[in-house]
Amino acid sequence: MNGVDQAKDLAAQARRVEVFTGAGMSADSGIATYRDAQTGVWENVDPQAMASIDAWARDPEPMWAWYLWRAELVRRAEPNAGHRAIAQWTKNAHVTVTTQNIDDLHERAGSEDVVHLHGSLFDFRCAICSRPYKGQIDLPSEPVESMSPPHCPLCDNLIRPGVVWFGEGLPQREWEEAEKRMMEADLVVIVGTSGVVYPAAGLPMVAHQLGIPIIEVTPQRTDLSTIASVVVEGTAAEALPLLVP
Ligand code: BV8
Ligand code: ZN
Repeated sequence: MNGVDQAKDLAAQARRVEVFTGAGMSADSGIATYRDAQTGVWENVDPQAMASIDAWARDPEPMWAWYLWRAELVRRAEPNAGHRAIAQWTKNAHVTVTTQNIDDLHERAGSEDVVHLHGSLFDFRCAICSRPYKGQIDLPSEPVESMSPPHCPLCDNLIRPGVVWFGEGLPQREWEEAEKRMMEADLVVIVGTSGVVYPAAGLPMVAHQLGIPIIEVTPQRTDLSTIASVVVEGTAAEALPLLVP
């Protein structure tokens, strides 16, 4: 696997590691990525249509069913060797994880310091007053066309998924924390992102401009490969266990 030896040297010296992950991190757990057209979770939907505030305003019930089905698929999945390697790394260095993913696989692998830039499939809030919703939500055992979201106990409006849709701003606290991590790390490891969606994809540039070394773990080159000090051409589950000291 190209790049492994150089990456291992960088990893062995690092004391403050920021791991920046995308959908490819969870691919080895069987969770479809966004842009693998033949399997992508967007296969039958147009992302801008299905993951946008307008789509919710227009017809929330199919969206609600789609998000609960995705949550059920994650619930059935297991963290992979890549998630576990990142969690193990905390034995040798201070490791933080900033993810674009809305699954909980980093946490289930044991990573404790995870920031979600685009929210979580397991967070829910009122679409109008934003009050977090803690009521019981039953996940479907098979995909269904549409489901009715519950109503907010405070204002009676619809409960929505706690994720960031296209055209929505990212959560301020998480964004600022992610920027801080990119500035304070002595190594950044990018895993499994095509680097297409902004502003998240702009974060590794913060580290690059400060001269912080960047390792990218990816089976194929991406928009971020040009700023990587080394590209390890492999999957998260096969490459990360080789890198982690
Ligand atoms: C914002 C949560 C402004 C929801 C996601 C036109 C209209 C509206 C907006 C825009 C527009 N043009 C541009 C924009 C901005 C837009 C954007 O960037 N669009 C893109 C498509 C051009 N961004 C936004 O809208 C953001 N908000 O700009 O707001 C604003 C500011 C203030 C106030 C109001 C508004 C919000 C973006 C967040 C959208 N939500 N997810 C949900 O999931 O349902 S995005 C979603 O896709 C993910 O969260 C992730 O961030 C993103 C990118 O996906 P990746 O993680 O990179 O995955 P991908 O499939 O692309 O790539 C996988 C990679 O893994 C590949 O490289 C592959 O090779 C690799 N891989 C495969 N297998 C493996 C592997 N790697 C390792 N191991 C393997 N086994
Ligand atoms: Zn409400």
